[in-house]
Amino acid sequence: MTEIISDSAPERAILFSVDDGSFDNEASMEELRRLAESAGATVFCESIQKKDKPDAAIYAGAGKIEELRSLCENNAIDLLIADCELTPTQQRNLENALDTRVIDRTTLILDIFAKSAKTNEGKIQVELAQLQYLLPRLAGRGKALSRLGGGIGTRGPGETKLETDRRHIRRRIHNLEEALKKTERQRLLRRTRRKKTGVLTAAIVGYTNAGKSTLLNALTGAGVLAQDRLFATLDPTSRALKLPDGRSVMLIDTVGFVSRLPHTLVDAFHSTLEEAAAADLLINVCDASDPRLDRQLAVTKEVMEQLGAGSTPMVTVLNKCDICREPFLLPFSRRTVRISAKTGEGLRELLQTVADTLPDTVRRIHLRVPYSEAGKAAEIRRFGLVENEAYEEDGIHLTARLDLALLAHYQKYRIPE
Ligand SMILES: Nc1nc2c(ncn2[C@@H]2O[C@H](COP(=O)(O)OP(=O)(O)OP(=O)(O)O)[C@@H](O)[C@H]2O)c(=O)[nH]1
Ligand SMILES: [Mg+2]
Repeated sequence: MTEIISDSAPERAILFSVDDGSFDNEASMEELRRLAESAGATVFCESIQKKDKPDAAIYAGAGKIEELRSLCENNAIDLLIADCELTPTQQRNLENALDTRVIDRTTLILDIFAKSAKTNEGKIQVELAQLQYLLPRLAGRGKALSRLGGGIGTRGPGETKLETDRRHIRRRIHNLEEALKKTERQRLLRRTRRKKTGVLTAAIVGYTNAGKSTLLNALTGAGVLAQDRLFATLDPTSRALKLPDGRSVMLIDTVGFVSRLPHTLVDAFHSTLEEAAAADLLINVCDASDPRLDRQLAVTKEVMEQLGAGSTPMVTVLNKCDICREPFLLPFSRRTVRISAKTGEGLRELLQTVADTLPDTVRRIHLRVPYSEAGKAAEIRRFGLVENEAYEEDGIHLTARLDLALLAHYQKYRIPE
């Protein structure tokens, strides 16, 4: 586990990438800078080397390595961050050549995740991802140490440090997976219960730092931490929201995405992401002031498709319109809304669009609830939209708009038309 956030002075880092033309290096580098800063580092400089393909043994070319080495030496650099997933060999060789600590993009993201995890489940997911990333990387270290090769007779007091480490990590991974299974079951139970009671769900998804938590707060007063920092949210939060047509919808705020999101993370956060993917509606929030807005939207769509939610209805939200008046060249669709989660602009339209996009299952009914069951009336007020309410001799008379799935619960109070 790499802990690059320290309480003392921030670490000075150099960002480095080999551009083989396989992805937009500049955009990725800009993002790496934000990631590094979110992890608490100070970026000294960025360096990109154009090359047909990264060197298998040491990632960069010899000249570049020399240049980086003297940069590190002359500027008290603590850390070099490579914008890729380094193989164990590349990482070791780079560290030896530069005499500086070297980490890659995945390790950096994992580190930020580790910092952001607040709940037990979040912490388990991050540790699992970190160990799964580490395990195959242990193999490259000290090959000579693993000559015993495993099997009967090689375990026990005579085994090497590497073998013990590996075994220890495997056991830990197993325990974490078991713990995660338990929370997954609870999550599934909650989801099934929600489905049964007819609670509609809408998941706020999108790029990290797009303003998802700010939107949840603006709509429901949830008080979720919103920060100008990548991956501020890891643990899902849900809050009930009343739509203009009276329906209640459960809004879920969850972990954000980034381009080239490490696989280990998607795997580890599968159950969290699945919860979002199982929603009745996706609210895809993006930062409209970002010139690479279309990439943000594409990454989110791609991840949701991977999770099997490709056909879930989606509302696209262009957020932060307070800081960009003339944004995007996007084709406007009926399901695209411009808002500012900060100033509240456009939130009313957003709610209307959400209501229009969710499956139409609302019915208007008349009910009579005896005074002895006043709690039921409160429930109806919470789950539906009460249009009329009168306190009569024989009980509370309500005219309410309720979701179809909820009608069965209140059947016995129903007054026929
Ligand atoms: N100007 C402006 N800033 C906004 C708006 N919405 C959010 N922000 C800012 O954008 C930053 C990120 O907001 P968050 O709500 O934490 O974003 P998020 O999508 O939840 O991010 P992660 O949880 O890190 O993935 C914060 O500094 C917010 O204050 C907006 O409408 N306008
Ligand atoms: Mg957030």
